[in-house]
Formats: sequence, C-alpha cells, structure tokens
Amino acid sequence: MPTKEKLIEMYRQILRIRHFEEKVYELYGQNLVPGTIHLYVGQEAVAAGVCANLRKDDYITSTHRGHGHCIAKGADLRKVMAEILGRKTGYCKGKGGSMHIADFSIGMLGATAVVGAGIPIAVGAGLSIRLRGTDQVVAGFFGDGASNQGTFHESINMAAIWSLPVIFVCENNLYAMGTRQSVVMKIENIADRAVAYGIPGVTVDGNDVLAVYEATEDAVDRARHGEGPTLIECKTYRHKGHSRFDPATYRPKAEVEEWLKKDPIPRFKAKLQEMQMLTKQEAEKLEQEVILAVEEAVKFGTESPFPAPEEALENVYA
Ligand SMILES: Cc1ncc(C[n+]2csc(CCOP(=O)(O)OP(=O)(O)O)c2C)c(N)n1
Ligand SMILES: [Mg+2]
Repeated sequence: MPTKEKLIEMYRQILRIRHFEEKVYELYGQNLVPGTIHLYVGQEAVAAGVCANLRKDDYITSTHRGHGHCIAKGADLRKVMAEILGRKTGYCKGKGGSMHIADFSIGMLGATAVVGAGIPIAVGAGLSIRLRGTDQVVAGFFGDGASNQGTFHESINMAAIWSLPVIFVCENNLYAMGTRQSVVMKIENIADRAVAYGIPGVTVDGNDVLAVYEATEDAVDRARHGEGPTLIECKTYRHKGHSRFDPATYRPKAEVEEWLKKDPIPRFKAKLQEMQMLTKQEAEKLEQEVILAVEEAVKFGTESPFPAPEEALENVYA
C-alpha cells in the first residue's frame, strides 16, 4: 500500500490533469489552440498510478495523447499550457504544440504524433540505462491501436531478450480513432501478447489508481533489479472524442454512460475518504489549489508572446 503522502499526491495529479484538460478543451473552443488536441480526460489514473512509482531521473515516453503523462511526470503546467497555445514560453518555444512536448530535465523524453513511435524510444532509453549501468527505469505509454503496430512487437521482443528495464504501459481505451478493438484484434486482453515474448503481462482496471500503482510497483521493482520488462495493460476510456470536437458517435450511448460511472476521480476520492486519508475539507482545499494552479497556467500562456517570424528557423533540425 502506498504511503498517505503518495496517495494524496496521486489524487492531486489526477485532479491536475482533469482540470488542465478541461481548460484546454475550453481554450480550443475559443480558437486559441493552433493544430489539434487529444484529451486525456477519463484516463488520468493511468499516468498518475504509473508515474507515482517513478523517480525524477526515470524516463517516460508518450503518445499523441500526452498532456497527462507530462503532468504526472512533473512538468511545469505553465510551460505545457504555453506550448499548447503556441507561445514562446512553452516547452518547445511554441513550435511543437500539443503533440511534441518534452522535458528531459524530468525524464519526459517526448510525445509524438506518430502512433507507436514512442515504444522503440523507450527501449532505446532502456538500452542507454543498461550501457550506463544505472538503476533507472523507463515507462513507455501507448494505446491499444499502437499495440498493432510493428514497432510494438519489435520493441517488446528486443527489450525482452536483453532484459531491459522497460515498463510497457498499454492504455487500452477500447478505440483507435473510430475503430473498436474487437474489429482489429481477436484477443480481449492485450497483455496476453506478453506471453509471445516471454515476459510478464498483466491486465488491470485502468480507472483504479491503486490497481495501476500496484501493478507498476511490481514492474518497476523487477526492472530496477535487472529482471527485465513487463507489459501492463490498463483498461480505461476516454470521456471525449478522439481529437478536436470528434462527437464520437461510433460509441454506443450505454457504453459511454457505463464508463462515465467508472470515472477514476470520484472513485479514488471515495476510496481515500473510506480509508480516512482525506477529509471533505482537505479534498475541497486541494481541488481549489489545483484550480488556481491551472488558472495561473492559462494566464501565463495567454499573456505570453508568440514566437517572432524571424525565429521560425531557430531550434529546428532543418
Ligand atoms: C503511424 C500512424 N498511423 C496512423 C496515425 C493516425 N492516428 C492518429 S491517432 C490514431 C489512433 C491511435 O489509437 P490508440 O493507439 O489506441 O491511441 P488513442 O488515440 O486511443 O489514445 C491514429 C490511427 C498516426 N498518427 N500515425
Ligand atoms: Mg485507443
């Protein structure tokens, strides 16, 4: 069982992600966000439960749905928001946007718009850890859709044969854009694929922070002790559409309603209260602090300048 401090920290993180994402959605509606967005609302327990097991010097790799991963790994809300708003004060000086946020100082190796592309980067980081002989670990996040990519299979096999310290975290939200998992896979549990590579695979309730925390705790422990990778599948659901204003009409109404009832935030709050770890007053105070921090991030972002046209070719590879 995590310490009280850890439990509260995870609760704070899921709230930070939720409020942040709701704000991004609002700003998108006001035409303040260039490009597109993929919101993490509904999936917060995965990032929070995984990252609560990581040290600052451990690594993560992310996806196109990456704001929550960044925040859970300790990114500065203001710089994440500024980047999403395309401002000069953002993580990539406003040139990367929502899908390219990285912060090496906290081990966040980057989000990516290319589905499945973060997985081999996680394995590369695992290999670097091995070569440098440290006891760091890396958690690679990816979706159910990405687990059908060749990169998933090749990466997981390589990590397995070399016993690299990688935790493969599959966020199975049942859909890849409008495609339901059952249409493109004959299996129900993606974690079953671990068997093919000779590593442990576990399926957990991805809307239960504690379940995610505990599965990751075991995987991190194994990875730190040279016992190799683990595949953790977290069953979860995105509350909103795939991106932008996707109305997600391909999802049955009853299914959406069922999953809304399993919202990770009220569930975890109730659990903490039942465990007598959080009073009603403490919960309110904590949420107010989070709301203020998100508002501050919005103020910082919206008041920051855009990069100047003459800086367009600075800090890019071309
Ligand atoms: C290589 C590649 N193929 C296709 C796309 C278009 N695309 C963007 S997101 C997405 C679905 C990804 O689904 P999943 O991995 O389950 O992640 P989720 O969006 O559900 O979080 C697709 C097909 C892409 N960005 N990159
Ligand atoms: Mg998916």
